[in-house]
Amino acid sequence: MSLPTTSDLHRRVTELLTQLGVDIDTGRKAGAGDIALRSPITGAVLTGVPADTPADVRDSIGRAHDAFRAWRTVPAPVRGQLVRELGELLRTHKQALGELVSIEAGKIRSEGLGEVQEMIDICDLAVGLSRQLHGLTIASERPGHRMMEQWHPLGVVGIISAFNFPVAVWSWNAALAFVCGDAVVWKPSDKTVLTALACQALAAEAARRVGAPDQISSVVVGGPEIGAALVDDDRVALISATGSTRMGRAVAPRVSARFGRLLLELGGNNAAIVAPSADLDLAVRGIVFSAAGTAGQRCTSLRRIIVHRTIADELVERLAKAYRTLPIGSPLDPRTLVGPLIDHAAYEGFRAAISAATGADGGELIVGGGRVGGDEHGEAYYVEPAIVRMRGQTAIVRAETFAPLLYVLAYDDFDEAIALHNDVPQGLSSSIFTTDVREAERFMAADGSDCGIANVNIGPSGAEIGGAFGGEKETVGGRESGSDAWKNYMRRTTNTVNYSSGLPLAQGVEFV
Ligand code: UN1
Repeated sequence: MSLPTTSDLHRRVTELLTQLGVDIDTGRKAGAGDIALRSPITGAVLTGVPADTPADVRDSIGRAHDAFRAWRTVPAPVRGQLVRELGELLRTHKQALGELVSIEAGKIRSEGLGEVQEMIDICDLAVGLSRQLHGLTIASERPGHRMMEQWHPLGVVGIISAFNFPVAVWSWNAALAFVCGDAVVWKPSDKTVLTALACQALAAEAARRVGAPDQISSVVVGGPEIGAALVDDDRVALISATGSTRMGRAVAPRVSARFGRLLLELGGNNAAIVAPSADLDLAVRGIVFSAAGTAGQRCTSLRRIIVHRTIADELVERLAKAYRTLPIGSPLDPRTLVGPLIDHAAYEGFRAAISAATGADGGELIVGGGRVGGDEHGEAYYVEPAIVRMRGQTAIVRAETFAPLLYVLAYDDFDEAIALHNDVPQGLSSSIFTTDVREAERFMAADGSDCGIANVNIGPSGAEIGGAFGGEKETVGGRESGSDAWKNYMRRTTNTVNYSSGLPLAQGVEFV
């Protein structure tokens, strides 16, 4: 496996940031008070970026709040022009931003570009929405009265995002928030600050072009204390946070304690049921993309297969064969399909889960699990995606391991498959491979999959932006991106208008 050198990456990052309009000193050494930014491609530090302080965060929130007060009175279709410009800038800079995502998050080129395409798509959706923020008209029980709903801008939206979708998740929130009349303050993962600064530069340019308040969008960088300053500030009307269940458990009580609004998208433990009637060629392709793609580091990655016992051996054999030929290596090499894990902790999690599954839990390692190149690549962690065949759904299978580790469980009847499917704490995404319409419909019915996303004949990952994205149970009930997710970013008022000269009271109440 041949990797670029850290100095090549550093040179390229400097060029890309210049192209994207980011004005930072990439020659800066990561000193005290700085965030050290690494590329998982080589594991070495590329540059240091100064961290913000909690006081800086409060200043950003104050300025965002002022921007919101101006922005909320701009007509929504005019606000849409900001997002239209942002979408145009993303089209222009798709290659550069996609490559920066690959360098900073370790995604293969086509997935880095795909992530930017996801941003362009949500911008298109948001521009259309800017003319469709509709409320209802409701029949009043009183004569000469009319009831209606209006949707108004909400306020400052605090966005907390994870390393694995370093730009798209911001855009899901920001594009909707902007058309809804809100301002955003974004705390990206401290592993992916450069891509965040690039998005911020594009948003600032879009704002300049349309004359929107320039503090409509800002980025704050740092560790958990920076997130805490955002979470605790009661000028932040909505906290939209994506990440681990552990992070959500820290954030949710603090926001709730001040009665702030929450939109959470936490861990997943996504499964695919493979039924006897499944088209196995299609199932194998869908499974390999969802389980090994993005090195298993999507919240929607496939982590469990629940396969009918009569086809389990054949499926496992075909998957193992496909896994053995997966090209693993630098995500910048166009032949690569599996790039690196984000860092050492991710590697440790992968190894520990395989040990637990194959040790006391009695699972059988079918393929993968090794570190490519051993210790030769220092702090860069390339692993062979692994498949472990389990005898039961043990504690390790029920936990989310953020790595390319796929557990296989067998079932005998369909009710058992659904029960196994739902017997995990998380509820993000799910899928079934079947050509039996009864099974497909049952899987999507009220007593089928308990997840926010339930797919038929595709894997659980790779959702389009048009649908509402999110889950249930420990994933928590937030919905982002398409459908009516925009309602998260607005406040609803119900108006009753009396155009008569009488004053009838509701529910027939008599009073003077
Ligand atoms: C995430 O991993 O946090 O459905 C988001 C998908 C992508 C989004 C994943 N569209 O896999």
